[in-house]
Amino acid sequence: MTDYSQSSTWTSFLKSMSSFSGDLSSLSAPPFILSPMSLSEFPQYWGCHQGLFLNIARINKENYHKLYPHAKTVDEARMLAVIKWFFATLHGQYSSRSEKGGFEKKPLNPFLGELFVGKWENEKLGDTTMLTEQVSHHPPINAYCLNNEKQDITLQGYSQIKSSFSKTLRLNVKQFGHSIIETSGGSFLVTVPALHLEGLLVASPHVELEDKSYIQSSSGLICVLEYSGKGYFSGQKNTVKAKVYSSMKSLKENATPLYVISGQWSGVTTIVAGNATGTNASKPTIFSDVSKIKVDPLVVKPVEDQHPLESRKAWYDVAKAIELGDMKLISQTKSKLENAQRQLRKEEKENKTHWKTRWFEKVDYNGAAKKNDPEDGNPIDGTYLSLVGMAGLSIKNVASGTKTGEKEDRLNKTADHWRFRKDLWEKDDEVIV
Ligand code: HCR
Repeated sequence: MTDYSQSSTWTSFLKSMSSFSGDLSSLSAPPFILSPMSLSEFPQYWGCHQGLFLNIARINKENYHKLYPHAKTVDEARMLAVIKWFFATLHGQYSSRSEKGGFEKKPLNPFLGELFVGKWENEKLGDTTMLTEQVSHHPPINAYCLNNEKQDITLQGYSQIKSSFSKTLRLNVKQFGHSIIETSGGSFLVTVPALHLEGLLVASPHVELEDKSYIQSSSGLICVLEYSGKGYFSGQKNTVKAKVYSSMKSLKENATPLYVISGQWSGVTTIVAGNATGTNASKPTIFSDVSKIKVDPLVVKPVEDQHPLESRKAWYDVAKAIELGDMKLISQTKSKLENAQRQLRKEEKENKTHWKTRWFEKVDYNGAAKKNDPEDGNPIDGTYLSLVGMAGLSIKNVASGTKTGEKEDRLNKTADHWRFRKDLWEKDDEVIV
């Protein structure tokens, strides 16, 4: 593998990073660290382990004991299925690109209205479609929805990041947004963890997750996931400890968890069940081994059949220039796209119009109960409010997983979240999956 760390372009890039503040997308980087993939493609990591994703909906009273012998109830089995799927998505989202000698690259920054659509085909279990849309440019926000009609499962959510460089040249990233899974057997709120990029000094960035994230089930069960990495003296990279409690109340009361799953989210984890840390705890057994789980590639239409707003069509020339490593061509092709965007914004301003999102709508959850009018095209969904309430998490626009009453929650006022409008997608005859 080429060592770029001593190259003059990298050292001057490091210098520009040390004094950088603001939107990461405006930071110009050397070609070898640029990815030809837009950030709008990232939601595919939620679905690229189709078996695990669809299992969440397929678990029922008849099969749950066979699939999860530890589970005492079907709800516990469903929660374990969500955790297993979540570990696989963590691997996809945060470590798959930097494995086997690879490293994290700077993805393309999606333009307002950018779309990325595709599907996972499965004759037996039915197709899962995925739609993503860049719903805001400043700040950048990407909304997504994955749906499998046959298994009656939907995952929707949105993602926004805020990043800053520390003095030691570590890129710290806070995530905003969440995912909601809905099935006929129950729903789940999934918050997303904070992270940082290590290895910038040696030109080999990779992600390490930090702090906590939550999975709240409509059954009341809650899972708290704690992340840590390799320290100077001890610790292992990508470490996770997931504790499942019967409710937020028992978590707060420091009750013994029902299950403790620990290990590496990018590798092997083990589970201890049955009053997990108590005297009658079971012996640890393998819970999941991410390296053995098959990745199902998303099927995306050829570029020539895509709508002009679809990501791979819109970024085609830039992606080719990145693959060639041609800095001049990268800058020319990128400027062409960015200037066209600037022109659009200018025209909107002149005409006093604004960009209308296609399939997603911003919903204001402040005073939600009052506004819940079913006559409205987009009634406020009770699912989110009920799950966020059970978990004691803030409904405001704060870092994902912030608790109610924490400083950020007290200081922030807005509670706007992006939600999928199935009716708008069904009416759309311009974009096909
Ligand atoms: C931090 C990151 C962009 C954001 C990516 C996010 C947080 C996006 C939402 C996904 O659901 C999860 C996700 C996974 C990625 O791991 C994370 C990216 C990793 C690197 C990238 C940086 C912007 C790259 C910066 C590159 C340097 C050289 C400045």
